Amino acid sequence: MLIGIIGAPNKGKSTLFSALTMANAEIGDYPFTTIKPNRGVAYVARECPEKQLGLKCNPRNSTCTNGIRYIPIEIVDVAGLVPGAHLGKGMGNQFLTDAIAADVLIQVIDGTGKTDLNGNHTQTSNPAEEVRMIFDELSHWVAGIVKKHMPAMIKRKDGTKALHEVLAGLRISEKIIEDTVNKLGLASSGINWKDEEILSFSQALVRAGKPIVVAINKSDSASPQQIEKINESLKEMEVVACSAAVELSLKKAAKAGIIDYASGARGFNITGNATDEQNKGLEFMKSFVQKSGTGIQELLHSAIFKTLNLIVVYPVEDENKCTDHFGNVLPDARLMRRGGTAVDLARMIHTDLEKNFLYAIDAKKKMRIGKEHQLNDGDVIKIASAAK
Ligand SMILES: Nc1nc2c(ncn2[C@@H]2O[C@H](COP(=O)(O)OP(=O)(O)OP(=O)(O)O)[C@@H](O)[C@H]2O)c(=O)[nH]1
Ligand SMILES: [Mg+2]
Repeated sequence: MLIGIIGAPNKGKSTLFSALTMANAEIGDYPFTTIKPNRGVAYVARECPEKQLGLKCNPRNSTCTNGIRYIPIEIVDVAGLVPGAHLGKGMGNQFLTDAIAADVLIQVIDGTGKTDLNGNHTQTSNPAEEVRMIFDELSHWVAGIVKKHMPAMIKRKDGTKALHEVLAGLRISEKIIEDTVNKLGLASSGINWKDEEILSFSQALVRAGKPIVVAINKSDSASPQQIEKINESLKEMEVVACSAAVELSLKKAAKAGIIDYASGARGFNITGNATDEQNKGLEFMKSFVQKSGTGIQELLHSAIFKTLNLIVVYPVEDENKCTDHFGNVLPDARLMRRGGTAVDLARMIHTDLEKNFLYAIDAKKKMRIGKEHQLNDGDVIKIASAAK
């Protein structure tokens, strides 16, 4: 699972990355602070089934604190995109290769409207325009790749397969590519599209194949009216207001032992020694999180559980003890698509388990289930296979 953080420059992408991963990414109040991509791991929170089952878990692929399971998600943060990036403006658009392989993109916009599309300071920016600009640049980037390969594609009868190969870096399925071509009524064999056709295809493909969640960042410095206005203009999109800076400061203070903040909490206590200045900042942040929270966990939730519509499933080998081979209780939390079946889970674990699938057991209900049984969020599942 990979989340790509994109957006115009100076919007708080690297601050969000740092808040999510606690890695040290460079942050600066000017465009193009980030040049090379930052990579790290964030944790999405979900209630662990241990309580419901009256057990104490020993997680392997995730962690668990106070009954909350934290599931790792890879994150990449890239340079800022500016209008005309596809024509070489700013840092250009080549760096998109690093982010576009993501399963879901988070676009960070500046909720205060105090930075423009190029990341420079202004008083008059409309943050909703950033979303359209980024969409245009993503589409042009895809169009550029398609256009570059056009001479080779003309010779191919299997046009959608050729497109899938050319666009492999996007990690969009051939089915979505094929549906997009058909929906637009474009030729799918010996592809020789005009520039406008390439662009419409690319726009439709980005829409269909690259889900985007918008993070209205810097909400600590934006008025509720400003946020509401942006929400209104982006009604059709998944949008979450957040403050990456407050989340980062609180996590740092918690790490230093000054407060007891847990990501997503609506409050915290001062547990260590803070300077007068720190106390002032903490007072502001306390009333801010009481009102709205930092929005950072909501943002991750939105990306993973709403936009990608994933669920968490716990495979076990012993359905009574809910353990793996080594006796670890509820060792692995697996993210899978909602609607996924018992055999889909078997395939995710091992192709042998899929091949030799006999039946599965829902450990919570102590019930045998078949291959095509759809799993639910929080299910604990044993797969029985014929393999020795
Ligand atoms: N008030 C406020 N400022 C923020 C927030 N997040 C980031 N900033 C500030 O915004 C500026 C830009 O932050 P970065 O994280 O470097 O932004 P970026 O989008 O990665 O910028 P580039 O790498 O240059 O594209 C810095 O001065 C941050 O301190 C926030 O939630 N609230
Ligand atoms: Mg940055």
